[in-house]
Parts: sequence; C-alpha cells; structure tokens
Amino acid sequence: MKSGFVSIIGRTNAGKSSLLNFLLDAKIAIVSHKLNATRRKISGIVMHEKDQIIFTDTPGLHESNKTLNKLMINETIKSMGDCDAIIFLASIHDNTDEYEKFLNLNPKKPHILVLTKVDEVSNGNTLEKITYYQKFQDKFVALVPFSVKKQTYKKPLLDEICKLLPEHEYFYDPQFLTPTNEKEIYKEFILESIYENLNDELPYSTDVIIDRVQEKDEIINIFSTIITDRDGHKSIIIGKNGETLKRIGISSRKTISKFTNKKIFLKLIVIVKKDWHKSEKIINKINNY
Ligand SMILES: Nc1nc2c(ncn2[C@@H]2O[C@H](COP(=O)(O)OP(=O)(O)OP(=O)(O)O)[C@@H](O)[C@H]2O)c(=O)[nH]1
Ligand SMILES: [Mg+2]
Repeated sequence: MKSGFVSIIGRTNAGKSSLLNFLLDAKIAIVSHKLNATRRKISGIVMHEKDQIIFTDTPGLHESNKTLNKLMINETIKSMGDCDAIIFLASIHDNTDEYEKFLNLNPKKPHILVLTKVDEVSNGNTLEKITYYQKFQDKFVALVPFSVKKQTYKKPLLDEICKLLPEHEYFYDPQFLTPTNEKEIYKEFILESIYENLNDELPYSTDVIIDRVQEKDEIINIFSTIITDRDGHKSIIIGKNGETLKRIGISSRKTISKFTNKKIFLKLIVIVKKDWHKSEKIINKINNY
C-alpha cells in the first residue's frame, strides 16, 4: 500500500486545475480560459488500485511584480518542496522554455512531464514535440502525453505516479474527495463564477470571503462577501438592477449544489476595500478565512 503527495506545477493556463478535476472525476478546482485563475492551492484525493495519491493544484508559474501574484508564485514554489513527487504540466503548444524555467527552479523531488491538450494537434505534432523534450530525458522520470478533453492516458499517468510514492498507510480515508476545507472550495466556485461573468481585469481586483456556513438537513446556507477595490468595480459587479450579481449567484449555486448534492441558499454582498490586492496582510487574511 502506498500513499503520498504530488504537486501539479506548470505555467498559468497549462491545464493544471482541469487535470486535477479529471483525475478526481469531480470538480473541485476553478477552471478558466483566463490567466491565473488559481490563486491558492487546493488538494484532491485519488485512489488508484491499492494506492492513494493526494494531488495539489497550484497557482500557475509566471512573472509578475504585483503583490497578489508574487504570493501566488511563492505558494507554488513552496508546494514543489512539500511533496513526494511533482507533475510538471506543459501544454502541447508550449515550447520547452517553460520546462527549462521549471528546471532552473531546481526541483528537489522527482517529476513526471505531462504534455497536455494533445487533442488540439495531430499525432505527428505530438510526436515531434516529444522528441524536443527527449534531450531532457535524464531530468524527468517519465513523459506522458495527455488530454483532459479526450479523457485519454489516465491509467498510464496514475501508474507512473504510483511508482514514485512511498510505502505508507493511507493519509486520508479513501472515501474522502479532498482534505481541503469545504469553505475553501465554495470560495473557489464563487470566484470561478466571477471569472465567467465579469470581463477583462475585473476578476483580478476581486476575491471572495466565506463568512458563514450553516448546514441543515437538505440545505446549506452560505453567507459570502465579494471584495473589490473600487466603487466603480462594485457597481459593475452588482450590475443594472442587480442583474450581474444575480448571475454570479445562480452559477455559483449550481456548482456548489452539484458538489455537495444539497440545495444551496447563497447570500452574496459586495464590499470595497481599496487596493486590497496590494496588501500582503489582507491577502493572507482572505486566504485563511
Ligand atoms: N483542448 C483542451 N483544453 C484544455 C485541456 N485541459 C485544459 N484545457 C483548457 O485550458 C484552459 C486553462 O485550464 P485550467 O485548468 O484553468 O489551467 P490552469 O493551469 O489551472 O491555469 P491557472 O490556474 O490560471 O494557472 C481552460 O480553458 C481549459 O478548458 C485539454 O486537455 N484540452
Ligand atoms: Mg488553475
């Protein structure tokens, strides 16, 4: 019996959160075509035959001088050390630069290189890309092509990962889907809905706090605050006659309800805290709420 921790690392938008949801066969992580959707790590427990893998999805690697982004990148770099093995995920469209940047971070744990989104190119292109990466073959333990969309190569990937795990009793009850607190997951789902419903830069000056959760038999009451940094942004989030906030609420409720299998009552309010994303103290407070 094996059990161990695997961090999913890669540049922003590579498909890390999609990979975690796919391996879990459940949605817990925020997915968006917009960059830097994942702001904090989130973990999922996957049972593969007799072994247990605890995957951690991390914020994408990128360069930025912004306080929020720097804290996100720090979290990812820390996750590279807090694990037994790493999956480095690159999109099939990427050249090897992103991977070389990762190698320059000096990963101390063994890693599997996964080339994802192969559904978007021909088999010939995939093979050609694989040959580019062959020159790094003494660095990675295995190279696995992958596609979340086509749902291929799940077993070979999990087989390879299990080879890297230590013999250990299960860290978590195999029935559990995630060790991450449910409040954290509700927060991600509401943020995902903000990414879906607001344009451009606005989601980046916005975050979510879960103030209170009351679980009753059939219904969960969730009281949540959306924090933004300008009065103008608050008006946009609320929208004409509250329409935008209503849309954000409806789609968050749907995702949370699917996850919990319960009816959801969701109360959303919007507050303004000027430049919150420039304050390390406030960001840490939001992340640890
Ligand atoms: N065609 C295709 N698209 C994919 C695949 N995996 C992910 N995507 C898309 O890629 C985009 C980014 O996916 P995410 O899972 O949010 O990427 P991420 O690496 O977690 O991004 P950050 O959290 O921003 O770092 C989304 O639009 C996904 O639908 C895949 O296998 N095939
Ligand atoms: Mg992500």
